[in-house]
Amino acid sequence: MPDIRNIVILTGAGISAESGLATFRGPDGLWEGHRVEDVATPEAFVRDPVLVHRFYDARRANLATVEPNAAHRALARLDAEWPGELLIVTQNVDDLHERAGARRLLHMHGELKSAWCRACDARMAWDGGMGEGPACPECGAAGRLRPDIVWFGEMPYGMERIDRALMEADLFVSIGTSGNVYPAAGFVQTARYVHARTLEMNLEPSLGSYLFDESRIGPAGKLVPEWVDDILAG
Ligand code: BJW
Repeated sequence: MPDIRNIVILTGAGISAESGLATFRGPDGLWEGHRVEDVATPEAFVRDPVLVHRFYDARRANLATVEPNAAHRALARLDAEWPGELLIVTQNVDDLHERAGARRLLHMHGELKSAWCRACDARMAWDGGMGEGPACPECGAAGRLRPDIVWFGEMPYGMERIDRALMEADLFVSIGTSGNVYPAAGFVQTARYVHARTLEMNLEPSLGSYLFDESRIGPAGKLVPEWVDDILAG
């Protein structure tokens, strides 16, 4: 594809759906009757930490049962072979992009397999459950460890790096995200502002679909490998 050197890709829950991970806002998007907005907030954690730990413990355990799909693998191939700048910004807290081999990757909403101690500010790899709230292995503080996840009202990670990449982008691609959650839902507007081309791939048009130059409607596991083949063929 001529004139394209710098690519920013935004992924959401839809890219992991074909691996067997539930999306947030689909018909199966509830967890024990709770909306994500009710468990993914700092207030919910203060109110009922055990409930919030249960939500993330179940999802962390479920990660061991799923594998990256064709869309994750295609993006990892693009990452390995694309000669220009590339940044895969994922809203997902699963580890399927990295397990597929992606390297130029940023988890803007945190990671299931990371824990954060609010007492000593340490972040550490975390594989098991958090149950009733374990003591911090670094400082020993009790009840101060939380999933290293960006909840509503908290600042997403890597915003400066993301903004820089968007300002330099020639192409912005959004995959499998409904466009409900900001700031990610606004990236397409930044990309348009710098006259980057914009493409979305989704099972159905997202909320901001009208902002994209092109929308491809279908499953990511089919659309993403086709698009990666095309863009690498030039
Ligand atoms: C497929 C498919 C297949 C299915 N193939 N596709 C009022 C107005 C504007 C903003 C705000 C407002 N009030 C509050 C805010 C801000 C707030 C916000 O956006 N709220 C909205 C509800 C309105 N945002 C925040 O608080 C954020 N922080 C913030 O704004 O800080 C201030 C600031 C930032 C920057 C600059 C300046 C100031 C933090 C947001 C944190 C979001 N956290 C969550 C949960 C934690 C992670 C976790 O537990 O996993 O992140 S919420 C949840 O939604 C999760 C996701 O990452 C995120 C996005 O969801 P996603 O990925 O789009 O999933 P779905 O389910 O919605 O959609 C899936 C899509 O896939 C669908 O479209 C399907 O069709 C598609 N699909 N199968 C292709 N096979």
